[in-house]
Amino acid sequence: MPVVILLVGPTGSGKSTFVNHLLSPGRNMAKVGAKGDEKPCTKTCARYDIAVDGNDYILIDTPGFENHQPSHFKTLTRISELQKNTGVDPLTITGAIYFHRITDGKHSGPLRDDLRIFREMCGEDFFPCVAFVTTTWDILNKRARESRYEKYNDDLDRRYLRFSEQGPEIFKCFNDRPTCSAVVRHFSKLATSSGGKRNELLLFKELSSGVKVRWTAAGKITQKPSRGNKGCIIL
Ligand SMILES: Nc1nc2c(ncn2[C@@H]2O[C@H](COP(=O)(O)OP(=O)(O)OP(=O)(O)O)[C@@H](O)[C@H]2O)c(=O)[nH]1
Ligand SMILES: [Mg+2]
Repeated sequence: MPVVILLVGPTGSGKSTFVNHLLSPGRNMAKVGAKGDEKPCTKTCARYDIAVDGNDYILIDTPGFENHQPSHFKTLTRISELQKNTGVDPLTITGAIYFHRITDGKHSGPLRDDLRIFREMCGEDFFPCVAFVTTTWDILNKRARESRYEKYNDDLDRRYLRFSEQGPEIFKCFNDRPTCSAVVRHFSKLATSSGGKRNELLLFKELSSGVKVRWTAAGKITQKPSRGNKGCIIL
C-alpha cells in the first residue's frame, strides 16, 4: 500500500518544488511558480506517484493559500475536491505536511490564518500524522539559519503544541532531493509503526458525513474575518 501524503501551505511555499525533487528523471514535473508570485501556480489538486528507497508514495499537491483571507475558502474547497482530481480516497491519507518558507519568518497575519485552517482540517486525532516542512534554507547564511530555526520552533510551540505532547515534527529542506526524501521516509516509518491503523483528517470525515465545506471546522474559519497581525498570538 502506498503511503499517501497531502501537501498544504501558502502559495510559493515550495509544495510543487518538493514534489519535483522526488520525481524520477524523465517524469512530467509539477509546474512551479515564479519567485514572488502571489497567485497560486497549482490550480487544482494533483497526484504524483513516486518511489523513494523502494517504498511507494502518493503525493497530493494542492493549490496554495493566497496572501489574503478571501481566497482561503476557495483553496479549502479545492482541497476538499481532491478525490475528483486525483482519484485518491481522502480517508486513505497517511499524513499531511504544512509548508512554510523559512525566509518569511514567523506565522503572522494571513500565514497565521492558513495555519489555523490547516489545524482544523486535520483535527486533533490526526495530529501525530502531521509534519512541518520549512523551505528556502538554501538561501540563508549560517547565522540566519540558526536564529530562524529557533524562532520558528518557538512560534510553532505556542500555536501548535497544545495538540501534541511531543511537539510536531519539523523538517528543513534545502531545495534538494536528500532533504526532501528524509520527509517522506518519516511518513513511511509512521505508517509502519501504526501497523496499518489509520487516523483520518477531520475535514474529510466531516465531508463524508454530509457536512458542507463552509460548515466544517476549517470552513468556519474561512468565513471569519482575518485576525491580521495584531492581537493575541494564541490561536
Ligand atoms: N531557493 C529556493 N527556492 C524555492 C524553494 N522552494 C521553492 N522555491 C521557489 O519558490 C517558487 C515557488 O515554488 P512552488 O513550488 O511553485 O510553490 P508552491 O507551494 O507549489 O506554490 P503554489 O502552487 O502557488 O501553491 C519557485 O520559484 C521555486 O523555485 C527552496 O527551498 N529554495
Ligand atoms: Mg504548486
